[in-house]
Amino acid sequence: MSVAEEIIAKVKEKDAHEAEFIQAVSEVMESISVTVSRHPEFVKDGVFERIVEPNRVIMFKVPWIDDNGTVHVNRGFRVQFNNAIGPYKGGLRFHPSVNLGIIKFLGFEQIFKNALTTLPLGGGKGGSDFDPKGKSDREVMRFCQSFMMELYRHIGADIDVPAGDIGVGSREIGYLYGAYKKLKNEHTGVLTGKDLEYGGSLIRPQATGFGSVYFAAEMLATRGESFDGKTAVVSGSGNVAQFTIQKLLQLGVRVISVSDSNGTVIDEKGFDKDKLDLLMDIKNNKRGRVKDYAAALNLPYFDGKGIWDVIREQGVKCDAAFPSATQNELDGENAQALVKNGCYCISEGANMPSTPEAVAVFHENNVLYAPGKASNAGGVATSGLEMSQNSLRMSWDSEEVDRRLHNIMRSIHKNCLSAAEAYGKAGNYVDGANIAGFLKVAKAMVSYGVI
Ligand code: NDP
Ligand code: 2IT
Repeated sequence: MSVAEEIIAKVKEKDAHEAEFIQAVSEVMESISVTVSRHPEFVKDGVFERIVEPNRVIMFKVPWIDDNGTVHVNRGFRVQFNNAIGPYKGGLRFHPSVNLGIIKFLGFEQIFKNALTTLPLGGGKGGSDFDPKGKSDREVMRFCQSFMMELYRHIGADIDVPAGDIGVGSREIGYLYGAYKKLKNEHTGVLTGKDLEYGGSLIRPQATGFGSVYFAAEMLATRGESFDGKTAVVSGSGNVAQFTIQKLLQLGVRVISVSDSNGTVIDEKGFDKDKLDLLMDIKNNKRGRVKDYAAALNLPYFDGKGIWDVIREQGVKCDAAFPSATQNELDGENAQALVKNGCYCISEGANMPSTPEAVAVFHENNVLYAPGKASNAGGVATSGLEMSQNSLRMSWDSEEVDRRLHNIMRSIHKNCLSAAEAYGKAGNYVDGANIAGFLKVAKAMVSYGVI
């Protein structure tokens, strides 16, 4: 058995019920096993065994009271996975599907993603099975306060710096930060994704979506192509999807879809600025659904249908796809249909949205395929820039932050390609991202000794 196979087998045995974590570990281990021959010290120092075990897992009770006076209890998590190269860093997800396995997969991916950003950031993730949908602002506030009443003792600007993810946006970060500030009596860069008035960074809301498009543009450039005049599909309709669409529009792309967990819109004419403004108003201010957006513009809406099924069933054609909703949204059959209908560039805005079968289809068909840990790293990278600005007690203008974000995405792209090439996997962004991220963290772990 190779080292990688041994580790995968152990994780499958120990964490048998954590399907997404096993999936993420398997993919990374399969990529990084090639480093063993050049780095025997990784095996000697047990780096592979140690990197799949979180440094610390915190699970806690989050009791809160709804507007009718009824008590609810949710479960809170923070997984501090690895801080070899910097303080733990990663988002908080509030979604009913959250469990320990989901948070561990996200925290594990975050280690390699954060290493790729070129910034000193360790990997972590947290969240709760709380569902903000349908809750009043006051209910969300009380939940966030209760969540922080436990979390505050485990985090800090130099310890662990949470941010947003699914279900956690500017409203939630505001309530969480307000609670932290009160409990700790300090005003510090302990969370990112803050509003501008209290220490946030320009471009952080846009960063994940913009970064995903910048990464895709770099991939297209390797084939001498640009985005102008192309057609793209985007899944999801939240933070990442919205700013992916915005950047694609700026680059002259026809964007023909959005979705949420209730349904899908296909709009062959494509988005324009007014339509995107309307979508943002419905989603962000009115907290409405994609269905409301479709109704307002009389667009074809597929109720109860996942976007990738709709694209397959309707034979929708596109050049590029941006899966930007959630893990394992895109399976092998739907990947096959995408490719058959002309799609040859995939940039993942979400974390692990393509199943292993879908990834295999992309590789078999020579698709330009970027895994989330490379293409969506612009979000956490800009969180890193927010941390720098907080430490400097300064703020950069949007051009400055966007320029840095763009440069970071270019270096991630370059580093993925060169790491893949160096290990005989030329053009494979999955192997490149895993190897490049891993090498940085593993070397730091070796420097510290076994600890
Ligand atoms: P939001 O909460 O803003 O939006 C999430 C979107 O995905 C919504 O449209 C939501 O639909 C949809 N969605 C969520 N879960 C499901 C599901 N189970 N099935 C179908 N659709 C679903 O989150 P973000 O845009 O921030 O996050 C989207 C993805 O991007 C996630 O994978 C996240 O981990 C990743 N990501 C986010 C970053 C960030 O900076 N925000 C950075 C890097 C990655 P509905 O409203 O119906 O739930
Ligand atoms: O998945 C991710 O990279 C995020 N949700 C962003 C994390 C962050 O710390 O900005």
